[in-house]
This record gives sequence, C-alpha cells and structure tokens, in this order.
Amino acid sequence: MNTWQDKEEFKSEFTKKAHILWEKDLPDLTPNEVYQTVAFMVRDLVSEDWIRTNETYAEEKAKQVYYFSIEFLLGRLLDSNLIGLGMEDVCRAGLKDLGWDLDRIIPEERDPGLGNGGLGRLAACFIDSLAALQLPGHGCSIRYQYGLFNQRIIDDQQVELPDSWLADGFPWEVKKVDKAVNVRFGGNAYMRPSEDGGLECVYEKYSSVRAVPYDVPIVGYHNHTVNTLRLWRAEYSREDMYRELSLGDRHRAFHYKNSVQLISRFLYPEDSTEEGRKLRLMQEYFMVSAGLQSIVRYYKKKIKESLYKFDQYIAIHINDTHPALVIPELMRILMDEEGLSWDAAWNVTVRTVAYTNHTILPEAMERWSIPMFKSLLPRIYLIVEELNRRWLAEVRKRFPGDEDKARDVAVLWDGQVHMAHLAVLGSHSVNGVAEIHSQILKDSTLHQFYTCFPSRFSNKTNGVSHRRWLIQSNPQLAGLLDDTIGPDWRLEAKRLIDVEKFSKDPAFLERLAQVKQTRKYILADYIQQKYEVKVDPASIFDIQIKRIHLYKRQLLNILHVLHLYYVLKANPRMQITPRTFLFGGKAAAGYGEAKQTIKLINVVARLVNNDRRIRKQMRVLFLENYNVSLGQLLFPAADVSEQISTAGKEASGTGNMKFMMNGAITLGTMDGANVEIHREVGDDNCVIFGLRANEVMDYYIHGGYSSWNMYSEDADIRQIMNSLVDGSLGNGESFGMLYDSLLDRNDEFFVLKDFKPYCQAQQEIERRYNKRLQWLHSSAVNIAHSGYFSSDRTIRQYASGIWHLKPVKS
Ligand code: 26Y
Repeated sequence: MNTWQDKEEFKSEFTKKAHILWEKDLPDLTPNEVYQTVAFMVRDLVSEDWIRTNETYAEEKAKQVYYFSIEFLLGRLLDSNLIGLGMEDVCRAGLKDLGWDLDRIIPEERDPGLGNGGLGRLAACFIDSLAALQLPGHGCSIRYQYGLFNQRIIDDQQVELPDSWLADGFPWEVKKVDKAVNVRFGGNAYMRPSEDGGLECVYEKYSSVRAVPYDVPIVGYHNHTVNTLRLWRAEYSREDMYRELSLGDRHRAFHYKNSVQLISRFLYPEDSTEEGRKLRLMQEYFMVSAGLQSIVRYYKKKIKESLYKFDQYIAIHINDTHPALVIPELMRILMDEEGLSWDAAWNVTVRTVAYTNHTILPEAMERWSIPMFKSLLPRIYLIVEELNRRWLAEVRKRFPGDEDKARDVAVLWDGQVHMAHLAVLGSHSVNGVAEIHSQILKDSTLHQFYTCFPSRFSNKTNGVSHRRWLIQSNPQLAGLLDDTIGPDWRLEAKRLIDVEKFSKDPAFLERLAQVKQTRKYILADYIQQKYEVKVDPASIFDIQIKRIHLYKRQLLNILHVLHLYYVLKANPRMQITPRTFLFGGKAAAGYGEAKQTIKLINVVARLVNNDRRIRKQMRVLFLENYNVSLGQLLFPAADVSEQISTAGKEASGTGNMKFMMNGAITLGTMDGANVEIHREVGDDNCVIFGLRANEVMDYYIHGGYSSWNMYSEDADIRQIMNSLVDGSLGNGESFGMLYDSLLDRNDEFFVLKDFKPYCQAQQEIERRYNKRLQWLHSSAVNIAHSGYFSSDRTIRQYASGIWHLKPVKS
C-alpha cells in the first residue's frame, strides 16, 4: 500500500496504528501522539517506494551522487512528506473527522535543526530537488544528538539552550545496525617495503569508533522516488572498551567511551578552544570515512564493476570544505584496501569528487594545525603530505622561482593544512554559488588555482525548493497561482513566468493583495500569542532574517530604525507610512559583536515600542529562535526583503529567493544572488543601493575610507553613533564593541559609508509602497521571475554539468 484511498481508509489505519503505538483510546491521545501516529503511517506509505527506488538504482547501475554536508537543515518533515505523497487533503479530512486539526498537529514535530544557516538549508533544498527530479542522489551527514542551540532572549540578550530535538524520538529515521562501519583515529602510520618491491602502509595502535547509520527517506514530489539521507552516529566499539578494561585501566576505558560519544553529540562544538577544534576535525573525518566506506562497500556488492571505473557510477559532492577529507580518505581506501597504485587512485579520486565553495571570508576558511591533524589522522596525514609534495614539485617545475604561486596553492603551508586548497586540487569541478561569487573566486580567492585549472571552475547559482518555500509555506498564494495560471508551475517552477501576463490585471492584483494581507494576519496572530505584542497588519512588514553577522549588516538596519525614531521625535507632525521592522537570527555563541547587535535591536525595540506616539508609526521586534519553521511563517508575510550585506561578502544568500518567491520586494546591495534577482526583475521591481563590490575592493586595496570622516561630517551619523555609548538608549546601556568596530576599527563593512544611501533607499521603498497598484505589480513580477531561483534549476545544472546523472523512473 502506498496511498490512502480516502479519508475512511486513513481513519481506519490511524485507529489501528494508534492502538499499536499507544494502547490508548483515541480521545486520550495527546497532540504529540497524534503527530507521531501520522508520521509512522506516512513512513509505512513510503517504505515500499523507498525499497523499490533503491532496487531500481542498483539494477540499472544508474550513476548516483552522494552529497556530503556537515549540515542538513531539514525543517519539519510531516507536512512536506504528505505534500510529496499527495496525501495532505485525505489526511486533513480524516483527522478532522477524528476531531483534530492537521495545522495544530504539524507544529508538534520538532525542527530537526542540524545546521547553522544557508549552507545547511541549501543541502536540504538540494536533496528535495534530487528526489523531485527523480535523480539518484543521497545525502550524507551526522546525526547530532543536539542540533543548533535553542535561542532565548533574556534581558535583551541571546541565551543558548540545548536543542534536544530527539527527546520524543524521530519517527522518520531507520537505524541500520547491519550497515555499521568502523572509523579509526590516532595511533601510528608509516610506510615499509612490501613483498612486491613497492611500499605499503602500516597503521597500528589506533582506536576505533563504530559509525552506525540512521536513514531518513527523502520523498519525491508525486513520483514514487524515495532517496536517502544517511546520518551517522558515533558509538563506542565494545571490543575496544573491553580491551581497555582488560588492560586494567578503567580511567582510559571511560575516557575512550566519552570521547567517542562526543563525536556526534553537538553540531559545531565550540571552535575557540583547542579541544573544540579537535572534536570538529574528528566529526569531519568520522562522517567522511563512514560515508565513503559504505559507498565502496555498496559499489563492490551491487555495482560489481572494477574500481578503476568508480567515477562512472559514483559522484561525490562536498558542500564546502568540511567534507574535503573525502579526497585523502578515498585515496586511502583505494590504495590500502583495494591495492590501487597512487596514480590510479588519484585519477579515480579527482574524477569522482566535486567541490562547492560557499564563502570567501578569510576567517571561515578552514585550516588545521599540522601537529593536531597528524596525531589524530596519521594515515590521512601521510597521504596529504605526499599529494602536497607531488603537487608543489609540479608547480615549481611549471613556474620555476615563483614561490608566491607555490604558497597560494600549497595544501601544507606555515604549519597548517589548507582545506580549500586540498578541495580544489582533489576535485574535477569547483563552483561558486552566485555569478558574482564565482567571479571573485576566479579573480582573487582561488586565482592561482584558476590559472592552473581554468576548466575546473564554474558557477551554479543557488536555488530554493519552491515546494517547501511556496507550496508548503504559502498555500494561499499557491492556490491563487493555480487559479490564475493553472498548476503546472508546481512541477516546473519556470512556469511561474506566466504570472507576468497578469501582473497588470487589477482583479489578480487585488487577490494577490488579499493573500499578502492574510499572511500578515497569520504572522500578527503568532506575534500576539507569543509576545503579547500587537503589530499592525496594515503596516509595511520589513523583515531581516538570517544569521547575525557584521558583514550581513543587521547593524545598518537597526541604525536606520534608530535614526528614523530620532527624526520622528524631532518632527512631531511628521507622518510616515507605518512600518513593522522584524528581525530574526542566531549569533554564534562566541561572537561578541553579533551578540551585542541582538542586544542593540532589543534595546532600540523597547525604546520605540514604549513611545506611545511613535509606536503608531513604527514597531520593532526581534523574533526568538529563527529556524526553518519560523521562516515558513515569515517569508509569506513580508513586504520588504532586507538583503543588505557589504557588496562582495555574501556568497549568494538564499533567503532573498524565498522572499522573492512570496512576492516581497528586495531592498538590497549588489551582492550575491541579489545581482541576479536585480537582473531578472529590473530596477523598477527592486531597490538597490550602496557601494558596489569593486568599490569595496578598491577601498581595501588602496585605502581612502575613513569612518571618522563620516562621523565628523554628518550630524545624523554622529547622533546615532553617540547614542551607542552615551547611555541614552535606556538603562544607561552601552554598545562599546559595536562603536569600536564602526569607528576605531574603521568600519570594515562600510556601514557608515552606506548609511545615507540606505536611508534614501528606505524612502524609495515607502514612496513605491504608497503607489499601491504599482507595488502589487512589482510583487507579481517578483513571483513570476522567481522560477529561476528554484533549486530544481540549480540541481539540473549540477546533474548535467558536474555529476553527469540522468533521471531514473521508479
Ligand atoms: C569552518 C566553519 C567556521 C564554517 C562553518 C559554517 C564556515 C562556514 C560555514 C557556513 C557557511 C554558510 O552557511 N555559507 C552560506 O552558504 C549559503 C549557501 O550557499 C550562501 O547562500 C550564503 O551566502 C553563505 O553565507
């Protein structure tokens, strides 16, 4: 069985399942038990297709891609799976008869927040698209016991609480004990002459960690394809535990047990301490080694082709450098376990692996200290050393005397392992995530590599799943689109372009306005319930939601809010179109400026919201614990999408696409995918401001920017800056760290430089909003052109340009 014929069948299955699971009468079920019951029923529906999909891939020996990512920010799965199976209506009707409302059951699922932000959410959209397009592709990651922290705001400040998302169990996973593998750490590795006259590696005195896979089905859209996300959990190996115990050292035994369990306990353990960094490296190798071992085992058992042909059947993609150890690990397996020569193994490895870069911020470039790397991964280190030796010899031969070049492409340099260099060297394909970002990689960040391997480089502009971010998040808009252009856009997002024909049709625009209004009411209700704050659904909803970071410039936004407040205070008669400024996002626990930014937003919010006169015109709110589910409430309700990073810093952004798809107007800099959004919709349908990337670059290289000059020459800037440190924002609060970054450290992200252009852009937004029909037209144009930003387009480009995959019908 893989559908429920009708609501009657649903009800009877539900009753049976609930009885087995809970041994309770239906009326006594808690909402969470109802959620779990439905989730298990859905899993039953999926299982047949899941098995068949796997069988088909193996029988047809279809080429498959494995997407390795240290993060998968999935969001809730019940709703998306029901939609994928086309069972949402039946389920809703059945539950209704039994006295429950599906919309109240869905929030019972805890968000599996196995990611920090953009990169993790992108991975989730990608596996969604792979299944929707019937492409053979799977995810590989870690089953963290605790996802990204739960954010609370206490006394205006972020407090991080553990996210125990597994507390009530996770109905979507299937533990596969028989597919466990061992991953080895520590010990000694050295080369010795082998019997056949060559060299072989001896690896000894290591300790073993058992990696146990938990598989999650990734359900296609109305197509019977079910791919797999494999999440690895670290367990101690009983053998090793007993060995330690038998040596009589209980301390060592327990130390071993604890350190193993730590590997899959937290997403991104603190990396400001040596201990934390080591754990992070262990996580990376753990995921990579477990994932690769299971792929090679599958290849030998099911594909049964020569390992020299590995890359004809398997593609491995690394989501940033965190899984870059697949390169030396695949070398290890091919050489030490399968007996290939160095050259043969290297050819297979490079042809198999492809790498995506997601950031050019120097501090986010991964580097490991050689002593730590070597002691934790001695065999892998030998391989990295050898590939670096061969590579530098080649470079020095090609470019004699050019030591600058050698430095810029070395994998080992200055006592560190440079992961981005390893990733580029060991991959046949390197891509950035938006046109401007891919260009910057070629021109500067990876320029020397680009001169060595120009054909490896390409661009794949990011995309988002229009299933989650439109069909699922905004059923009201989805329904209007069906009524207007028919339902084809659901299968083929490009068809959204048909909306353009209606973008001047007053009847359509009126309905579009109603949808937006409804979504603003829904959000206002949520805010009322949770914060006991009233926001006015007739005001402009201006939203910035993303990780808190200096380069993303939440500071620019809140300083403009503060400025607007001062202007209104100084001009009691002045009227503006009422605005609701909403913020959401988490700051890294050790990132002082980001945490102070959150505090500043909350302090300014109190100042503004407590002022009886001002609060009729503006409201400010920081929404706690921004995650995928909260995003699903926010994107549909937005009028204005804040995308205001310093040009050249945001690799792509994907929130910008989700807003656009839901009809918000972008207020942004020429950065990341904003550049392409601007190209799609034109100047009339988005508002662009601020320095361009080349101007920012010029300032960095040639100097010439002084934030002190901005401060001394502009009274408005002086006023807001002074208020950061003179205690006038309330309770004598002071924001010294932010003040210093803007003035003493010369405003690395050009907040003050872009301040006035941003204020003008905000006025332009207001002017356009008040031309109601024109605004609605812009909103429609944005929706119409958002089809390009579906991750289906992106994944098709990866599939044809990098992985060479073809769809397989299940
Ligand atoms: C090494 C470690 C500190 C590290 C951890 C996480 C480095 C980077 C990251 C995450 C990066 C990330 O999320 N990047 C974002 O990727 C998105 C998807 O491509 C982009 O849209 C977004 O611009 C980029 O910031």
